[in-house]
Order: sequence, then C-alpha cells, then structure tokens
Amino acid sequence: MFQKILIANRGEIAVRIIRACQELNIKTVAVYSTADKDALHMQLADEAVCIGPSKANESYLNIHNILSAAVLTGAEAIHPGFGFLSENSTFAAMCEEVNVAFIGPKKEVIDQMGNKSNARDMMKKANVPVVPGSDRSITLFEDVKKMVDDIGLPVIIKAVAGGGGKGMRMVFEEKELEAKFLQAQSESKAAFNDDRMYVERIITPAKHIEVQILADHYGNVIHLGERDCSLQRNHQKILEEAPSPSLTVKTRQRICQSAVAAAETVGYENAGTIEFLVDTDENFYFMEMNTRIQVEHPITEMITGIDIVKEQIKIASGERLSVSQDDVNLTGHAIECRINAENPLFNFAPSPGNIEFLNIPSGGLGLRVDTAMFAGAVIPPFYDAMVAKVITHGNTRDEAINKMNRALNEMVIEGIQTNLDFHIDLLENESFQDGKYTTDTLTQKIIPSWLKTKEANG
Ligand code: MV4
Repeated sequence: MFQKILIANRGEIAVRIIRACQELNIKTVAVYSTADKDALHMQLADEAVCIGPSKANESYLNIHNILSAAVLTGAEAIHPGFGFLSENSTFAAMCEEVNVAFIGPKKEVIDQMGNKSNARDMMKKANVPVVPGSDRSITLFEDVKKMVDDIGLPVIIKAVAGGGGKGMRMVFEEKELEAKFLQAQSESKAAFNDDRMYVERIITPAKHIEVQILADHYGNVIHLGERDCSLQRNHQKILEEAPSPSLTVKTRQRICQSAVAAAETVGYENAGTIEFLVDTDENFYFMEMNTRIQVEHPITEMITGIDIVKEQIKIASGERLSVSQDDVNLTGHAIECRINAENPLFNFAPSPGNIEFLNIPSGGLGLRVDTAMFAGAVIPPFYDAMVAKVITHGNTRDEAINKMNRALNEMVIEGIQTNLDFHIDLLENESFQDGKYTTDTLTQKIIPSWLKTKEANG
C-alpha cells in the first residue's frame, strides 16, 4: 500500500479523498491555489503545497507544479478527483514518467474513451447497444448530409473530443442542418482543437442511467448498480438517485451486465462509469464512459456499503478487488442533492462569497453531507459552484425523500445565495415524486413551473 498520496484537487472531493486516506493510514499532500490558502482540504491534509494563483489554468491544471509538489514531498501516488486533470492522459503519462502512480485507468484507455466516436466503435464490438449513427468521424458537411439521408431526422451532432454536451447540437429540420453542424464543429475546434464530429439518431424522451464499475489489475470487473442522473440543467446534474425509480429489475440487470462487458472489452482498471440513454420502452444505448470518480459516487456507496475511493486507492496499489459481484448487495434507496452557490431566481447565476453562518445537518440514521464549507470559509469565484452534497439513504425511496426533506430544512447557509430552497421544492414536485422524469423534465417542466410560483408569491 502507498504511504503518501497527493490529492490534485480542491473542495469537497479533495476532503473526501483525504478522509479515505486517513482511514487507510496513508499520509496526504494537498495542493492549493492562492485563492484556497485557508481552504479545508489544505488544513486537513498532513502537508500542503501552493501550486499557483487563483486561475485553475495556472494552479489545479498546472501539471508541472503538481508533479513538482508530488516529487518534492515524496508522494507515491496522485488522486486526481474529478474535473481538472482527472481525464487528462498527458497528465497520467507524466505521472508515470516521474514514477508516481496515477489513481485511475491506463492512459491509453483514457484516450480510447475520450475519443467518443472510438468509444462507440469499441462498444459495438463488445455487443453493447449504441445509438444508430455514423461509424466513423466526419469533418465535412457533405458527409453529414449523406448520413442524415440515411438515418433520417432528427439527429444529434456530437464532437469526437466532446462529452458533457460541449460541441453538441440537436437538429430537427433539414434547413438548419448545415448551420448547426458548422456551429458544433467550430465549438469543438475552439474547445478541444479537434474538428472531428459524429452523428446519432436522437433518443428522446430518455433517461440518463449510469453504471458504476470497479476493476482491478487482474481482470476482475464488477458493477455496483446504476444511478438515475436524468435531472440536469445545462449538463449539470442537480439531483441523483440510486437505484433508478423507473427501471424494471430485468432492464437493470441487462444494463449492468452490458456495462461490465464494456469495461472488460476496453481493459478497464480502477473506478469508472458507463453512461446510457434509456428510452420509454427501456431500450438502452451506450452514451459515453467516464474514466474517473464521479460527483455522485456517494449514492452508490450508500446502497452498497462499499467505499469507492478506498477501492480506487487499493486497486492502484495493486490489490485485488475486496469484493466479488456476489458480495455486492444493493440495499435500499439513496438520493443526492447538489447544493450550489448560485441564485436560481437569477438564471442560476453563480454566487460566490463568504460563509457567514452555517448549519450542516449531521444527525440521524442514513444521512451524509460531503462539503468543504465551514463557518468563515470563502467560496472563491474561480471554480465550480457546487459547495455541498447532501446524501440520504432509506429502506425505500419515500424514506430517502422524507429524510432529505428533513435534512435540507435543517440546513442553513448564510452569506451566499444557494439552490437549497429550490431543492426543497423539487422534492415535492409531482414530476420528481412519480420517478418518471427524463433528461428534459427539469428544464422543460420543473424549473418553469417553479419560477411561476415564485413570481406569484413575490
Ligand atoms: C444524446 C441525447 C439524445 N440522443 N444522444 C448530453 C451530454 C452528452 N453526454 C450526450 N448527451 C445527450 N446525448 C442521443 N443520441 C441526449 C443528450 C442529452 C442529455 C443526456 C443526458 C442528460 C441530459 C441531457 C440533456 C440534453 C441532451
């Protein structure tokens, strides 16, 4: 086992990883930007190294400074968390160069799954269902045109280097095809310096269901069930739950089995997630694979009792999976609400600032709050707006919802605007309660009706 790990991240996920290390008796090195000089992650770690100024590009994305910090402190491994360098294969390769273990899959697999068209290809070969669409990447409009003549409208144009919705356009009418293609392509060129695109039929309405995978260095691959992540706004998840309230047992089994097959095919190692679109007839289609720990991993931990971050560390150090598929029991229901520093009444605009008063609900069975906030803390404007994750677990979905409602009503955050009240109302919304919501329910239905009641009440 490693004796010392550097955490190349900030905020609640850095704190989450430090906690796992402490429980495994591993020393921790935090890295921080000048904006985070008093942040919780740097206070909790055994050592902390400043890696640059506020801007992420000059600090949390600064490979040189992070690797220098690792080498100088004698860290044997780096946990990248999510975002920042977590899916950067160059970073993974450079860790290897300086003899520091990257806690994640092989760099080749990061690249293979980062190329979304290639990922599609590999899944087809593994007999994992993919959305009907183009079999190779496209850079010329005339080839998109041919493709659409083939599969018909509507289609979705996606960037090969994309993911998470960047460089993506839905096209419903022939006359908008060329403009939308060129928009998506120039967005991709600007964001990823890559103009390769691919085309798929649109699956709508659909649920976003993702399967948590664990895989060790000895070919053992297991799944930890699925999560329903359909409630999103601008490709940011707001609330996730596990298991999905609307999948049949049979579909759940088939999706989870497909996800294991997908991970096996690519020679996956460490924790990963396979995302699927599931249509109203419960047909499911591979969407993308995320080669990192995800924000919403705690709901899977709650229903399995497995500490995914500890498993990641053990896997990277060469240990075998501590559980087999038969040992994994999915118990009860878990929900996560993402609390963001933002103003829902002002188009969810970010609301950084000082935490002047804070009450984190902490009591009661089946409640967990992951956050790096404390009274007196500063939420800097430079990074993600997510400031806390409230997670509840109950024997049933109703129990988890009631517990969440109780917890959110105990929570007090003063000094910044948050989406706490929005979450409390969301839990009561019929479209959430019935569990049938799809990827457009939040923006098409829930938010508009919520804004109306807010207007009516002043
Ligand atoms: C799709 C789709 C419908 N059909 N692909 C969104 C981000 C990226 N992961 C792919 N995404 C989508 N791909 C086909 N063929 C709809 C979406 C989509 C979406 C997916 C999950 C959650 C929210 C979403 C919001 C808009 C579009």
